Amino acid sequence: MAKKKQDPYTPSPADHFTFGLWTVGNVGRDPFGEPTRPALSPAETVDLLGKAGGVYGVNFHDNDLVPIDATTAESERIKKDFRAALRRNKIKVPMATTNLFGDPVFKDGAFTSNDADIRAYALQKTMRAMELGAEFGAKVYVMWGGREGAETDAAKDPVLAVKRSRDALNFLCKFNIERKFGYRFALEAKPNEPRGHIYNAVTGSYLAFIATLDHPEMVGVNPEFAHEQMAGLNFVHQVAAALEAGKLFHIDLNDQEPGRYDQDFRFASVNYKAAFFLVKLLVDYKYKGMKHFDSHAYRTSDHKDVIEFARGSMRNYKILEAKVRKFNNDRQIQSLLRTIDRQSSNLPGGYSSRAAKALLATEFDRRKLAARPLPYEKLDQRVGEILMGVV
Ligand code: GCO
Ligand code: MN
Ligand code: MN
Repeated sequence: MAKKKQDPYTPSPADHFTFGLWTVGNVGRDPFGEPTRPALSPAETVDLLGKAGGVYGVNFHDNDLVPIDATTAESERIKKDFRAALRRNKIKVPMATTNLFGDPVFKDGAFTSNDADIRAYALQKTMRAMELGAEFGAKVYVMWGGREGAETDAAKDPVLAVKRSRDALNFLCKFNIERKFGYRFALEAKPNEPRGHIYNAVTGSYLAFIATLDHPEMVGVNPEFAHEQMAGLNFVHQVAAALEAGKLFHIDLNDQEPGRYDQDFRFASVNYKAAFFLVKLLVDYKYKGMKHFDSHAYRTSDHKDVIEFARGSMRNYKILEAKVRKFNNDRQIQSLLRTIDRQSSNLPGGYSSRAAKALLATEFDRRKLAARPLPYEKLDQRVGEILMGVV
């Protein structure tokens, strides 16, 4: 009997799809309303991901796993249950991070707080969270400065904020080396929310900042679709800049309508075309890191529908991967791309006085060059037809 053909969009751990305890465990609270779903324990959240199927990993903030006020005994019990759930569902912990935004102590930021004791506490909390992540084998450490910002620039010196962020990171990199955790830090930008303004608002700011650190090789970025979209940027271009710099250590996939609050929608549920070009970028440049769905189900969903949300996130990625293959193998598209990519012996490979002289002496027919065709309408229409499923 013929074997039942497996659905080609079924995810597997080899896809490196990950979720957060805080994403699938999101209870549906918003600024206007109370939770709509009962809270799950960390172990129950892992079981839910096990039910979704094909998930590689689950990530956490320190307090997603161990509540901020937990006793040692409580903490040990939670960790034991969580470890057992990871084992029975064959799910790993590739990334860890610190909650430096939830507790009122961080209401004016953590590493950039005006209060030196709060800055010290933020460092200590991060060191402990690094220890916790390491216990579960995490190798990427995300830093998202949710409260590192201001509503009024009267309150904080934004230059000092950059310096304080640098001091904190330099300290934590040295701690990472001394304790041999082997973490790679991934910095996550966001322009606003929960603060009126957040420092290092976009991924590009972090790329510039990393070069000023004591250990730039240990630090990269974790761009998030929704965050760059909130800043009105082209996410694909931000990720491309990170990739080209060798700094794409992690990625947060979700979706977002432009000009709205931080929606954290299911990946590729809003902007199919941008999501397609993103997947194409990751496929073409062989991104090997984790693909983390930093999103949550609609507030209207129950737990059964949260599983559908998790499956849908992974499925959308797999569907877009298939579309990328289609794009890369499409004869019409490939022949269009070949005509567009014009080579020339006039363009010097690198600088030499001879090359400079030769180029200065070259005659170009500007009008002729301008008249060369660029059939981008045709090209884009073909991409659209692939995406809409008619070819
Ligand atoms: C957000 C952020 C967070 C971070 C997470 C990791 O939704 O504003 O993306 O979800 O990614 O806290 O530190
Ligand atoms: Mn977000
Ligand atoms: Mn994120």
